[in-house]
Amino acid sequence: MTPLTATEELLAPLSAQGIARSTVAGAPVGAAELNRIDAFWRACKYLALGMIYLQSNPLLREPLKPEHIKSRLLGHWGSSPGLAFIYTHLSRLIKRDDLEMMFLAGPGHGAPGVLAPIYLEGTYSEIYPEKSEDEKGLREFFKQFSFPGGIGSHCTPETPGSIHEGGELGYVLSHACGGAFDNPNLIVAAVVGDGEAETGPLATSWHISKFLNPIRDGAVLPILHLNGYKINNPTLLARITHEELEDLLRGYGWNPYFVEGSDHDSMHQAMAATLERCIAEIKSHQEKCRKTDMAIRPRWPMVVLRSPKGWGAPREVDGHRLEGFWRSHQVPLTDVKTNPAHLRILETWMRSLKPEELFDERGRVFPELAEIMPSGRRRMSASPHASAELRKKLRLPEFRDYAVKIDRPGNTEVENVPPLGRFLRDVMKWNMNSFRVFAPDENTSNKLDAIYEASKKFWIAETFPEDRDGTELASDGRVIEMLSEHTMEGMLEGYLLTGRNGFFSSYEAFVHVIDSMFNQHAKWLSICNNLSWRRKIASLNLLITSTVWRQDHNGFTHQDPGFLDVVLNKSAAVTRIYLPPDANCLLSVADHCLHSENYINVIVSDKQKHLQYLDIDAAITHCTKGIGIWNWASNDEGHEPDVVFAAAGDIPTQEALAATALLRERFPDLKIRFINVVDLFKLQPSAEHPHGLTEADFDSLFTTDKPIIFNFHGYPWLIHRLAYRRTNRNLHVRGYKEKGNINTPMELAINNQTDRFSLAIDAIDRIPKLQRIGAHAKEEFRDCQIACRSHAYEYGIDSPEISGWKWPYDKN
Ligand SMILES: Cc1ncc(C[n+]2csc(CCOP(=O)(O)OP(=O)(O)O)c2C)c(N)n1
Ligand SMILES: [Mg+2]
Repeated sequence: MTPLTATEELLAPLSAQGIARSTVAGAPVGAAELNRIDAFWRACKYLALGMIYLQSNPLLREPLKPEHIKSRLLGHWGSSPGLAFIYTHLSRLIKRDDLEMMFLAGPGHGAPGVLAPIYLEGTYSEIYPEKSEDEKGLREFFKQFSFPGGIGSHCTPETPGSIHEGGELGYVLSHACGGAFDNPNLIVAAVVGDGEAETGPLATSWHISKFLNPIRDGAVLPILHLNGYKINNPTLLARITHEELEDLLRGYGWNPYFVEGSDHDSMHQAMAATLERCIAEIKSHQEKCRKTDMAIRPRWPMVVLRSPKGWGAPREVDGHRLEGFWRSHQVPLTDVKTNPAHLRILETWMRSLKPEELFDERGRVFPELAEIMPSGRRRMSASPHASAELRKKLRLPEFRDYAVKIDRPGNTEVENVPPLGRFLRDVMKWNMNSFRVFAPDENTSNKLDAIYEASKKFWIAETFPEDRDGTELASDGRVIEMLSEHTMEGMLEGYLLTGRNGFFSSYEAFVHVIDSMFNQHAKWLSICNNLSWRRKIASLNLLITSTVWRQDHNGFTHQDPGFLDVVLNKSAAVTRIYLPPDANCLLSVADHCLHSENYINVIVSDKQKHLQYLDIDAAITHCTKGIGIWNWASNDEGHEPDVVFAAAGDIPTQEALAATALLRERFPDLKIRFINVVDLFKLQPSAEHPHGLTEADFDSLFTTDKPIIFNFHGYPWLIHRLAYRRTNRNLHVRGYKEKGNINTPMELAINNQTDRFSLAIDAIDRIPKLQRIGAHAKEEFRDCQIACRSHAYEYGIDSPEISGWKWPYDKN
């Protein structure tokens, strides 16, 4: 089929071409200002092309030659002109109204369009003085882009003002919302790619409109960048009718204003008028609520910018459509170094932007152009929120005050999570404007509900009378719950990246939903460790609860401890995994995590009733070491042990202790050492992880040759991954092996061989002196397993001897 002619296209209802069509009428920009805005935008486009193509001759002072072109062409032009257009117009309003704004580019691959204005407003050179505002600096600035030893091609952490890399699409609105929380004067502009808008995380995050409190929070201004295309495809939102799109966005609670077209002057006027209207509406909603002190849900404004993909590229090259088509997504002309005709097209294109009118003799942008931008901290690239300079550190209550009393180890049963809930409640009380708790509908289920005594769940949608019965909703609540792990994680990340503090809890099986977000945040933090101008931020604290071993009622789908395997892939500099065995250890670990900076702390703890082992002082000592021999559970002191039992995780610890007790009863001369691991990375060599044990410490704890029976919370191979380099190769690990269903806890453990009987049998098989004499004990343990199963099938629960088991010894 032949493509539309230019005239047909101008008449098509979904066209991004032609004179601006906009919801808001008006031409608020005077002629002189309009010229300067357009020139500034031209300068941005020129710089974006320079970043993609040039390694020298940055101002085209001589005719463009192949040697001026980078050998490898990387980067994305398609999104860049639109992003720079938006950035320029937001800056105009910031300057005019003295606004406090941040800029997040969802399609972060359009970084050239963001880096360009950042360089032009001077921030880039302030942070990176070698990228100075002159010809030499400009050459460096171009060359480093997407170049070995330089910066990435997205809005990476090196980008001043960025808290959102936009490499992985989908998180821009949730990040923006987190940034706006508790920042009443801040407006976070968030550009949403129309392809990005097709992702699950982005689609669900339109609901942030129901989580922003007009009194206490700032605003998010979404700008849907409807440039019509992704990498190789049209976007859905650009190919549905105007009414459908408007209905969709209105249905999500927004008030969309359309700006559509390609003609420069009219588009500038339309964008300026539209943004003025949006800011006025934001202010008016906020003022109304702030005056009356009544938080009602406004229909927040947003912009739909329909403009051509690759706006300003040659319309067609070699018979292929470029501007306004997906072919302009990345590098529009890929062979300019070897194809003289294409080199000429590029040169003509770059010269059409008139660099001589934009940059002075030295290579600095003319001051009258730079003047349209705000100055100092008002520049979005110099936002103190984005660099976390406004970091608010937590004031923490004394966690010991929430401790559980314990008389003898392994004899009291307590729910592990509620004491932490009470601690978090008071953390919230003490840090009312800088601490938030997030969960996908699970704080009560996860037994953290004490926090509602400090603050309820923020709810600004409709309420029913019956909600008063325990739903804990309030229009000034600070706890955030929505059934979207993506949105919760994104909001928390945005909140942390702008200098505040938070806590996130999730069911273990479904925390996988945010595997990828975890990956991205870990990568962000890793890079930040090398950027001295960014302040350290609070760690992302993630409680994984409702764990595999107590998902017997929900069954197989709810059993997946594999998030830890994902965590292990990421840099040792930013990841920590803790498996506190009881409530006091959980408190101690949580306190440590809340104090820490620039990490992702993953804490695994089941929420149900479990045996308690350590009083608070012992818990603190144990968690400080991260791994240790439990003397009260061992009988090998002064001897070489026959076997080392080790456990990580609450239920695995209980079963390993029970196995120890079984063996000691049957074989009183057996010397057993019992080790508990809280800090999983202790197992890794110290050269690989800062928490890793030295070889000497590992060998003295685990011996160099005695059998180690390791009962692990997660998939067993993870322990082998951590410990494969250690001297003692006699390591036998049990963990979850995907053998689950609707089971009793004991039956589930038996199916996966993490139960006391399987562990005891494992030990007999590996301790040389028991291999010959252990047959009777093994038979007995197997009989016990059969009896446990029969009991479960008959009564639906475990027998009281199993579920009520206690550590039988007073001391070792
Ligand atoms: C989650 C995710 N999936 C796929 C990609 C690969 N990708 C990079 S850019 C892009 C197209 C983006 O289109 P759009 O959001 O419309 O951005 P723009 O048109 O502004 O370039 C895709 C699919 C990605 N970065 N993230
Ligand atoms: Mg697009």
